[in-house]
Parts: sequence; C-alpha cells; structure tokens
Amino acid sequence: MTFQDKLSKQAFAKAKNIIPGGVNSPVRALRSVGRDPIFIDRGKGSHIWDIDGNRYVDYVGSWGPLITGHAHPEVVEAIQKTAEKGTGFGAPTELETELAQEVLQAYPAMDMVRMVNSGTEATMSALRLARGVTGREKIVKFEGCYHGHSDSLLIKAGSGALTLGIPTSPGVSTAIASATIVAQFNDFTGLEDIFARDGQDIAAIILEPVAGNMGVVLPEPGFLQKVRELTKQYGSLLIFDEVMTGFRVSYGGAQAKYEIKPDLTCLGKIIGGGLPVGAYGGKREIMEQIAPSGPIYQAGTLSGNPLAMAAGLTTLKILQKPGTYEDLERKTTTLAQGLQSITRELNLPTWVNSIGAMFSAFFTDQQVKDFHSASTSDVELFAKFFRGMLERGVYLAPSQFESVFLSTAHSNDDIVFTLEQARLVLKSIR
Ligand code: KE4
Repeated sequence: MTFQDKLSKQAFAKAKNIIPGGVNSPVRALRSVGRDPIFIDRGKGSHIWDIDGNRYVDYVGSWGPLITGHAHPEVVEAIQKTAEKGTGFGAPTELETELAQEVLQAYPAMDMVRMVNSGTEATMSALRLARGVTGREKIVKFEGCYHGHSDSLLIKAGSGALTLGIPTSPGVSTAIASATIVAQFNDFTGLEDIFARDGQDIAAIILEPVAGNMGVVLPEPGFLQKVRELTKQYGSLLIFDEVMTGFRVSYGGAQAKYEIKPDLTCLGKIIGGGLPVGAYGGKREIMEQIAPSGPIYQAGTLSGNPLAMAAGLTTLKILQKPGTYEDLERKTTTLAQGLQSITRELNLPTWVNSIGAMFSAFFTDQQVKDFHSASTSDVELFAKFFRGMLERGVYLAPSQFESVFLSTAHSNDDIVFTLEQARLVLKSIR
C-alpha cells in the first residue's frame, strides 16, 4: 500500500488545539525532520502501525524502554495480572523490593536505590542528594548531554572561558543556571581546568557515560577514568545518568562495560518495561541521607507503582536469558555497518558510533566525539532521510541527535528490509 497520512493529519489538527504543539513531549512533533507527526494505533514486536494503517519497523521503541519489543506477551500478562489486584496503594509492595534487588544485583556500585516516575526525577533527585551530602552548590554537566528538564540541567554552554551555564529555556532561573558549569565531552584538559578552578565548590559531575542525546557519542579511552579521578581528588560525587544506557549498552550498563564505579547512578526507561519509571541509587552512606532515613527530601505519589514494577521485572527477566546482549550487539552492528557501507558507496560522508543495542549515523565527514563535531552533521539531509524512510515503512528517531534503538524483537529480515529502503532513499536524496 502506498504511504498516506490523512487520518494522522486530522488527528494532529485536533490535538494541536488542546495540547501544546499537539504532543506531550516536544521531540514527538517531528519538527526537526520537517513533517507532521504520525499518530500510532498499535505496536507488536518490532513493528508499529499508524492510524492510517501504515506499518513501520520501529527503531524508537518509546525512546528506549521497549528493548523487548512492543506488547511482549510476558510483559503484557504481568501488567494485566498485577492490575487485576489493584493499580497502586500509596503503600509499599514487595514488587518494589524485588525490582530493587534485581537493579542492585546488576549495578554493584549501588547498595540502595529509590524508585521515581521519570528520568528527570531521577537526575533531579540525584543532584539534590549530591548537593545535600557535600554541602556544595556547583555541578558540572557536558554540552550535548541531556538529563531531563529540571532547571539545573536545562543549561547550555555559556560563552567565554568560564563556561558558566546559561538557560536553554525561558523560565529557568539564572541564579540556578549560574551554579551549572558546562564542559565538553571527551575534553580532558578542559575538565582538569574546571576542577582546578572550582573543584572545591563542585558537588557533582553528571554525565551520560555513553552519550545518546547528541546522537551516540562514545567516551574516548581513559575519559571516564579521568572523570572518576578528578571527582575523587576534589571530593565531588560522580553521577552516571544511565537512564538510556542502563540495560542497553550491556545488562550492567556503561559502568559495567567501562568498569567505572560512580557514586550515584540514575536509571529509567527499560526498568519500567514501557511504563513510567525512574530510579537513582548509590552507596549506603549516601542513600541513607534521603528521607525518611535522612534529611534530604524526595517523594512521589506513584513512585514504585506495582504496574511499572511488574513490567520492569518481567523485562529484566527476559533480558537475563543467555546470549541476549550478544544478539542485540550483533544486530545493531549489522545495521550500523550496513548503513555506513551504503553511504560510502554513494559517496555520502557519514560517521557511525555504535555500542550495545544503540547507534547513530551522523551525516558528516568528521569523527563525532563531542557536541561540536556532532553539530557538523547535515541536519537537512538527515531530515530528508528520515522522511524517505518513514514513507518506506521505517520509523527512525526523528532527529540527527538521537539514537537508533534495537530490541530483542528486531529480526534479521527487519534489518535487511531497513538497509534495502535506506539504499533507495539515500540514492534519491544525495
Ligand atoms: P524522562 O524524564 O524523559 O523520563 O527522562 C529524561 C532523560 C534523562 N536522562 C537521559 C540520558 C535521557 O535520555 C532522558 C530522556 N531521553 C529522551 C530521548 N533522548 C526522551 C524523549 C523525550 O524527551 O520525549
């Protein structure tokens, strides 16, 4: 059937009237790829269908949570069975303890973990905890890393050597922004200079150990060790935001892959199996400072809700099957390298970064190792590529600066199909 989006257009017109931008999260509006969003009807395995009946191989997977594919029967059954017993009580359930145990087993740098409802809540709470236990104000983040939309983290690099942060959004108070220092990913000396100047005032440094929000950008050899050394040297806490990379780059996340023990870890996405979730955790002596065991306050009506716990637990159990991550990595590498060889054949410069079950293909002739080099990508060309692939039944992340996510549900046929469509689209847009 040929692609048409009549019903999605009608749905979008209706939504735009009563929901800002017609969406409940900005990236879904597909503005950076120059077209209106399609409205989804359903998903199964590696596929989604929109309300016009178009079928797509889906590489967004709800932005990472659905690493076992859409509507996995075991996950759906776990949610159904749990819901029949009630959807939440505002009181502890054993499901929360079970998921906490699974998380702590996979992340030995953590002795304790607190469940929240989003990645934003996880990183926001981790920052408050770090400031509370160190008594310091400043935090360091990296340009191009995204940690959700709390005020201290919606910050971009300011001009000038001081790299003092400036808000990326109106409404973020300049007072709060001024306590955020923005560094460059993989910039060893820049980070040393920041700590030499401000180290004694820095409560924490937070980073995606493998960046996914400027597209996939890998830490250079020794970079994460350098970050760990500097935080130890100056008494600052190291926070790994593994909301995206947790259970995706490996079962133990990037910290297992790169053998670094952060002081705090933020998780989300996969541990909720597709339902709203976030988590933050770390060493006992730090986490016991969180209310009610300690004075640092953080709370949440639906934190640890049984449905998300059940979906998360079932997802982790599926991921624990032997060979899962080898298979995910093989499929991801096949797709990433396949795309790269097609672009090479067509003389289209691309740089591909790939790890575990995520990758990005940047339309640039430069090596992509930080925000600046990622920004040299041809976003117009990417937008044309996205639109062409969409109309040919492949749903990619709608931005050059996002990651492509593979799941256990993606088949070899899906990958062959995707590469066939990519060759046709790239030939037509180059
Ligand atoms: P949420 O508050 O959106 O659950 O999580 C924020 C967050 C924190 N840390 C990392 C590393 C993240 O990737 C995210 C959210 N990821 C984006 C996609 N890159 C979510 C998509 C969206 O904003 O709609």
